[in-house]
Amino acid sequence: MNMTLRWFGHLDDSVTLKQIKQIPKVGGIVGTLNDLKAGEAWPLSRIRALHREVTLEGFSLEVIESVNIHEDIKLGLPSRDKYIEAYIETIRRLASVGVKVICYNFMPVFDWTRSDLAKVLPDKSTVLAYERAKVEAIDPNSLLSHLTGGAGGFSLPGWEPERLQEIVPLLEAYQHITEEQLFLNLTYFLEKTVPVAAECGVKLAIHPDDPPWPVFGLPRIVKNKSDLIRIIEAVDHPSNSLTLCSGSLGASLTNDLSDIFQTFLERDRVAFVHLRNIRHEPNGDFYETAHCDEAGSVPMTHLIKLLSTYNYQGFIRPDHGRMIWGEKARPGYGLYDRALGAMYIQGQWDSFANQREGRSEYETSRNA
Ligand code: DNO
Ligand code: MN
Repeated sequence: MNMTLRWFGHLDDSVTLKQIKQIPKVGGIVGTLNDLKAGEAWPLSRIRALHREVTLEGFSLEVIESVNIHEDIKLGLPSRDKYIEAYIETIRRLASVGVKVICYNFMPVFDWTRSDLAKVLPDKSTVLAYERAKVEAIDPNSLLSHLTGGAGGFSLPGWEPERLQEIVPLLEAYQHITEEQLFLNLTYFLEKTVPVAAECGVKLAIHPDDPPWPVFGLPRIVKNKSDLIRIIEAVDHPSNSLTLCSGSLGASLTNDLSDIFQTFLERDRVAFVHLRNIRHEPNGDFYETAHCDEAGSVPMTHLIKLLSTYNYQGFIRPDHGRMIWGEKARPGYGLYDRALGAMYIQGQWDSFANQREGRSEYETSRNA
């Protein structure tokens, strides 16, 4: 496996490449051009500059997260073709600097949904949390008036006022889109893009919905094992691949993470893995935790063992971490806890690799 860390670029990330370089075993950066709007073809000059910046620090740039999908593609509007053309151009340009995996999601309107970006845990670390009642109290029919500050209106993280103007008509447009239609629109997108990705040696890796159930009445189609099977079979090619995210899929108690990881590793359709842990509360809330087994309900060690057993050769990154030691950073993307996560994952990985190859830990350290 290739251990990576997500980095949002020097303008958008308080964490520096030099800091990441001090985390043992992190060999690759998961990069992005965060300021570009969905639907734009990424300029080659920007891609090259990012590549140069990352490789100069001694990292590879083989994974991009995310190249966002324009809403017209998800809505299946006639204008989707021009946005798909731009996406195809971006795939080709990324491939030209050696990118191998493009992670994306197909969630309408909103990316991940949380109701608290800084829930305080007993040890005073803070984490992202989802309070079910708070989110469900927002009736989809009144979401528009909530967003525009109508009766009882309030705001959740990520609903920036400057996005409101575009969000309101979008929410209206989605009122006519069923899950079936959204799936057909994803298939249309994949039919056009996967052949190009295949030709360029790139894997498109869809990220699961977060949380994996419909939120605010919007359709969601990347929630569970059967959704994932349907997606990979819609265009049956290794370039139509998956990002398995333990925290996103694990938020639903009906998802059997062990079975999901095994199923898609077996079928060789896992290009990227996000590992993070979450804890469920009896009332349906969940919050993110440290990466180790005891901290939450995700069987982290078991998942790492599965990846090792299948001799997983793709990319892994520790996903969202807690905010600890007074760090101020993008919610979920501080340096410290993700570094701890990377080391936890790497430690487990090394130990399983030793077992698999019949080496003792003593031999490994002597050979180092
Ligand atoms: C949550 C994160 C997501 C993810 C994007 C991918 O689990 O990994 O923010 O990066 O949804 O497009
Ligand atoms: Mn994730």
